[in-house]
This record gives sequence, structure tokens and C-alpha cells, in this order.
Amino acid sequence: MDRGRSIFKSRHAPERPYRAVALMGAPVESEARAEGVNLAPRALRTAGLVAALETAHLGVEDHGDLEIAITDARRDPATGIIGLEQLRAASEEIYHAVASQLDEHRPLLVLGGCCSVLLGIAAALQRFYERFGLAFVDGHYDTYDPATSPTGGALADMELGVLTGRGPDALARLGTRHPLVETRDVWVLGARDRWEMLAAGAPDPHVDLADAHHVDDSGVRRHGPARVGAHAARALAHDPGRFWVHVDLDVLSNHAFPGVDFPLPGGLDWDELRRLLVPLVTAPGFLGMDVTIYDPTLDPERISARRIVGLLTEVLAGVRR
Ligand SMILES: [Mn+2]
Repeated sequence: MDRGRSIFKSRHAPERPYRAVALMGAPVESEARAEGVNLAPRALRTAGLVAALETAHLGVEDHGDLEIAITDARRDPATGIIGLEQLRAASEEIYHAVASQLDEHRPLLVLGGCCSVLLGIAAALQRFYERFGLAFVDGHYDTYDPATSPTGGALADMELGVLTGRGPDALARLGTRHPLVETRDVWVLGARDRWEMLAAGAPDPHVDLADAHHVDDSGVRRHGPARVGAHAARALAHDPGRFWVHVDLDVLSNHAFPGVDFPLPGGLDWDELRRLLVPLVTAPGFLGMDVTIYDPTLDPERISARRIVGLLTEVLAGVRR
């Protein structure tokens, strides 16, 4: 990536290109646990998210939390996916809520929940845009198939596969077109489980996502998170021109963000994640972001909750250091 330094020349996106954000919670928990990542929106609000954003001079249009729940822990016999019908219904709810709040002048922040929130979000983006980009910031590729899913069928292991066209029709055809997102419009930033997937007999994500753009966690660190974020932002702002940012917090190292279900070596620290995200969030064409996989039951002192609030505030306020 060092060749052609000129590609990193910035258009100098304004430090804060907008004054307000819209906020909604989407408490989907695709393992169908009664208490897990579905508790995140409430915990982040309790940790002071809205006040922190307002203190950073960002107005908050708070649309509350969607009343969605995945309670059916059975695997759908045909697809092997846990709670398939409830997931489909929850994704429809997310689709309608996101579609009604998309605004190019005021980004949307969606609090997950697990990574399944992306299906409804992508369907909503598809309604308005012929094509849209996806900066997929995640410790995992999330392209398992149901047979190799380490959770035994949770959609959060598979959603990028479904988004790019390899899932059951009930989910993969939520939008107006198939696939929900074109693989070439996806930037996979920070993933680090390719070898775990291959060892588990799962499909090779570099084959499934051959047309996507890839910078794994060591690549992000080697090239510098701010440069990688700026490069991806510029590419996405140029083509397809509008884009969404997905942040699965398991892109952080297990040291920075303890208490995840599936520990993996490697990963970013909080400051690296902030520097990766700021150029994306302040770029032209940024429409919104989701933040997923925070499980308050694994964070009794709410240490991670306060860090997430700090991260989201600094990123959305465009804080550069
Ligand atoms: Mn994920």
C-alpha cells in the first residue's frame, strides 16, 4: 500500500461534517439467549451515551430501541439457522426503522445487538441506492455456513455470507435485489479468523469474498489505522459514493475488550480502532454505522460500556489525535 503515496492525499474532510446524529437500538441476539448482546442498547444508554454525544456538541435524535427479540433457540431444519423466522421478522423491523431515518446530512447510529442487524440495514440502504459500500470492521469474516458455524447456527457467524448472496432466501432476499450488497463494494477491515475458519472446515473467506477489499488486523497495524481508514474512506466515497460502517467490537483484542465468547489472538486496541474509524465517519458519503456484540453480562463493572461510549463520541465528533 506504500506505492503511490498520493492516493492517501486527503480531500480534507471537515472535522465534523454534521451537527446531529440519529440513534436507535436494535437488540437482536441471534443465539436466542435471554440475556446477552440484546442488553447492549440499554446498557450503553445507562452508561451515558446520549449525554456524551451532546457534550461533544452533537445533537441526538433518539428513536429509542426497537421491540424485537429472538427467543426461539431451535435451528430451522431446512437452513440450520437459529430462530430463522424471528430473525426474518426482526430484520423487517430494522429495515423499516432504518429506511425511515436514513438522511445524507445526519448519520444514523444503530446499537446492536449482534451482527445480524446488518441484514435489515442493508435492505434499507438498497431501497435508496443502486449500490452502496460497506466498511466491515470485524474481528471475524462472518462467512461461516450453518454446518461449520461455531455457535451451532447463530446468524452472527454468517451474516456477511448472507449479505453477499450465500444465505437462505428468507434472509438473503430481504431487499429489492440479490445479493444485498455487492462483494466488490465491501471493505473487510481487521478480520483475523481465516485460519480458524479453515481449521474448522469452513469455506475460505478469501475465496467467498475474493472480490472484496481486505486489510486484516496486522495489515491495519502495519500500514497505520488512520491511513487504512482514509484509504478505504476515499475509495468508498468515490465508488459507490455512499457507504455504511459496521463495527463489531470483537475487532478489538481480547485484552482491550475482554469477555467475548470466542477469544482470538491479535486484534486492535481502542486507539487503533478510533484512528481507523474517524476517516470513515468523517468522509463524504458516510450514511451511518452500527456497533455490535457488546454483552453487558460479561462487563459487570461497565468498564467496556464506558469505553464504547467514549469511542462512539470521539469517532462521531471526528476527534483526531
Ligand atoms: Mn461479527
